[in-house]
Amino acid sequence: MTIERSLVLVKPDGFARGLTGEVLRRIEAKGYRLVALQVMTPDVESLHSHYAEHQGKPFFEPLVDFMASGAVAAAVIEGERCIEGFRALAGATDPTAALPGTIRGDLGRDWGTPVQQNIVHGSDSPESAAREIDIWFPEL
Ligand code: D4T
Repeated sequence: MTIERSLVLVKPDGFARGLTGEVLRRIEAKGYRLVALQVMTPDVESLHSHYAEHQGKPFFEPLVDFMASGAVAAAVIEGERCIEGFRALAGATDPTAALPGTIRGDLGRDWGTPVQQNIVHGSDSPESAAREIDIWFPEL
């Protein structure tokens, strides 16, 4: 089995609510290893690269504005199948529909904002993980 890496972001809503520790606790309790961890305020250029697949969609500009609105905690995690595993820990994109037991289901809700504020991001494939780790942690 190949050991994977995934890019995890505690988004500005999660960071501002003081949920970074809880997210990292769940990652570590699951058994994944933290490879890199940094608090930063994302720049718009990096966010355009990160969310390139969503360019042109109605939520793209609100999404970039939201993600640039404050500090995030960015992490690289490592472990067998951690890409799929973290997506399962995070839960569905819509925090109202996300199942209890997941990060978004337990800690998130709809705030009536133009873009879903759903606490965390996790890479969705090995290709996305490699691309995203290069954006957020070019030194790795
Ligand atoms: P991220 O990428 O942030 O981990 O979230 P997901 O993988 O779960 O969801 P995504 O890439 O499809 O969407 C990115 C980001 O945009 C918000 N969003 C998405 C939204 O507000 N409305 C929408 O209809 C969609 C599809 C939520 C997450």
